[in-house]
Amino acid sequence: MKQQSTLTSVCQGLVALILTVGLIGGFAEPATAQSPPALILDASMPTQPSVPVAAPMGFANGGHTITAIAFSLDLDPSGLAFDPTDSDMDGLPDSVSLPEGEPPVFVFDYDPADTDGEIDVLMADLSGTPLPEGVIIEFELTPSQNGVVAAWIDFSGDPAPSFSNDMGEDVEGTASVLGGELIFADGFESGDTSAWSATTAP
Ligand SMILES: [Ca+2]
Ligand SMILES: [Ca+2]
Ligand SMILES: [Ca+2]
Repeated sequence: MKQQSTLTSVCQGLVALILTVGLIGGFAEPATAQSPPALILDASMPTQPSVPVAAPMGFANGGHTITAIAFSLDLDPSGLAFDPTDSDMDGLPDSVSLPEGEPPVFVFDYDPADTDGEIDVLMADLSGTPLPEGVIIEFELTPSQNGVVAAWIDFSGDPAPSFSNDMGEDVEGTASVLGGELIFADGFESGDTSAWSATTAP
């Protein structure tokens, strides 16, 4: 009996320790965190030559306080053209829209010479306010072939998509392209392209 009660108190001590570690961990990672933050580019739209098509990018924070997102998109110009024209002179190509509004820090760069990542995007709120979820950016692209948008666009691995929280820490996340033969949805460490792997879409 005594042995059993000693065992019981050891168990209780372990439970208390685990709870304490969990609580301490909670300061670095909000207790509400449930899943990795995710970027999802919907590139499932069918294409016809010269008919502009939209590719919206969705963001879900997974319960994390994400205050900065950076990603690069790799276009294949043999099938999709990006038009950088800024006819209304607001500093952003007219083919890009921000349905959730422009974040306090927003950097958009299009460089056709950067062939493995023509489009670079940085969104951040340095005040610590979390970035909104939803469709955070949408691209209008001009196809030159019949097919699916995803055949000519993908997240670049250089740099890989990254997320940071209000403590300035990297948060491991996912980035996926819907509609392609390949989905990059495995967890990766921010900036660690070696952790990426391709899986065939269902
Ligand atoms: Ca514009
Ligand atoms: Ca490219
Ligand atoms: Ca780039």
